[in-house]
Amino acid sequence: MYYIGIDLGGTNIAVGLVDEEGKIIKKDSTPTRTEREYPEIVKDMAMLSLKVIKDAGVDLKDVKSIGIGSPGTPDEKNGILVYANNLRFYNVPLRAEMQKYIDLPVYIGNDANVAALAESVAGAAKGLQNSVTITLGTGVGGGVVINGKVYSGFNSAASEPGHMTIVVDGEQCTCGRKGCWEAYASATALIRETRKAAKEHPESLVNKLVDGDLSKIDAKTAFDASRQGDKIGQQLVDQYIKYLAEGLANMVNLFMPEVIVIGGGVCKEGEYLLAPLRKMVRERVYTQEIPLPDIKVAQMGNDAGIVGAAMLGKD
Ligand code: BMX
Ligand code: ZN
Repeated sequence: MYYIGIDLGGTNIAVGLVDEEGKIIKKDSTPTRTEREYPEIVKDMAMLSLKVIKDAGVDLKDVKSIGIGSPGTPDEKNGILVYANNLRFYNVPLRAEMQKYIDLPVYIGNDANVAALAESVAGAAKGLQNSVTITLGTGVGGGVVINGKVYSGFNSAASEPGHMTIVVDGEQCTCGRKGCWEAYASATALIRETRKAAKEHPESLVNKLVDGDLSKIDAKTAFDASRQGDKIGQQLVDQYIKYLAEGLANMVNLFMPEVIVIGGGVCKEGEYLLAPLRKMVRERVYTQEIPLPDIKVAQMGNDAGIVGAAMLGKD
């Protein structure tokens, strides 16, 4: 059997036809254009799904289900996306709307939860019963796999580690609280800190790398400057990894997964990020006397959303 996986993001809708092993047979994407009303967006999702199935030369009756991964809070039971502020989706009946076009079971899940499922089925945590996947992007997303299943609480809203406090009364978070991990360890937070440092230290390499245009600063800028030996770049990266490690140590203390998988744009820094991160996490975990989880880079890349969403329909 085959499964449709849909990665519903703020920028693009990516749809893939996935086989039993989590391999993508065919995929396609289209801009989300979030300024539109949800019925139009869902119609695009359905039409693209039918196109991908047709392009793959697969019969609709060989497709078992459709899975949708999206940032925000899904009501998995009723197939409703309760809240996704960057899509301006509030209580959107995703399942019912999709089934107007395709008569298949429709499952929905949080983007980081499905990324965790994808890493666990076919990626960096393949074959492991217990893993945690953290995505470092616009926000900090998290998915916890326990005994092979993604844990999402009684109301499917659980596993939002981005919103655990690491600094009391710290930076303002988009969720309304202050000092959330996401406000320090997301790509957005790193960009904010890099801009601040660039303003304070106009002579630094951080400024030169963007020709003095602070709007060009992205999550790579501080890492690039640091790799070239720039002091400000190094300070930014050290500080960022420290905050990342604080939250990861909390995750280790709570779940003791066999592996922690780091995904999202920032994970592209690879060992330059992971080597100091492993050390800092180890120092912060409550005991060093036991075997501790390894920290690995995600393997599914941009396909994690599609594959994980597709796997929501697998028994
Ligand atoms: C936010 C939250 C999470 C999401 C995480 C990563 C919303 C809309 N999002 O913490 O549900 O998993 O961001 O999202 O409430 P991304 O946009 O960085 O992929
Ligand atoms: Zn928050």
